[in-house]
Amino acid sequence: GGTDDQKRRAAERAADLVETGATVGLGTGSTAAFAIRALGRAVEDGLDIRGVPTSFASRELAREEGIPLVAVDEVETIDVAIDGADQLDGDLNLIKGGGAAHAREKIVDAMADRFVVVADPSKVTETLERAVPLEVLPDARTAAAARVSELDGEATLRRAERKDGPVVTDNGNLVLDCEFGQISDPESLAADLSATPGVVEHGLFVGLADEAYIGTDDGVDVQS
Ligand code: DER
Repeated sequence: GGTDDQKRRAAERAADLVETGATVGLGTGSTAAFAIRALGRAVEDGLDIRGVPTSFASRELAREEGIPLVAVDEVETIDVAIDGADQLDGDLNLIKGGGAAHAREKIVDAMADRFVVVADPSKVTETLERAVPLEVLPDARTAAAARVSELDGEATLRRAERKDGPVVTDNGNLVLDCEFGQISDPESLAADLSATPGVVEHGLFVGLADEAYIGTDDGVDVQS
């Protein structure tokens, strides 16, 4: 992956966009964490915002940073969402879900009037080709994996590192990481995955991002 400096540059540039009075979607992952910390400093300096966390982790960090929080079901609109990505292509289609938070992330990111992706150059690709995370109801993991195979993919149950057994999401579900190779038509694959019984949410974010801030060693490249 990229360097912390690259991530920080992208995230702080995105945080600078946030105006007082805004409701801000707070993304999940190490890059979005830099934006949450920057917003925390701005709140300390008097910025009046409300944060909408996209995961237990982002809520915990936002609370530590003193950002006033509101739950996603308490807001009608979100002005701007700042979130990371595991991969993004030239059309701003994303693969997300490295942190297994993509179900709530997609709710918040899709609600936002402006969804800004923050990333380092290692995330940028011509064609999406990383594994696509699926959040699945535990009982559906076998059926969903079988459907992924029919779609010429290969599903792997995401194992936890610091606990025995699989990763369990904030919503109590399991994650299948699904390899499809080069994904030349993300929209079509996204539709197939959404139609798969037991799939709560997949990590293809098609047509949702409004712009991407890519932190480099000497600045920020903006893609829109
Ligand atoms: O889990 C997620 O969707 C995260 O946003 C992930 O895609 C990016 O995490 P990173 O900024 O730590 O690489």
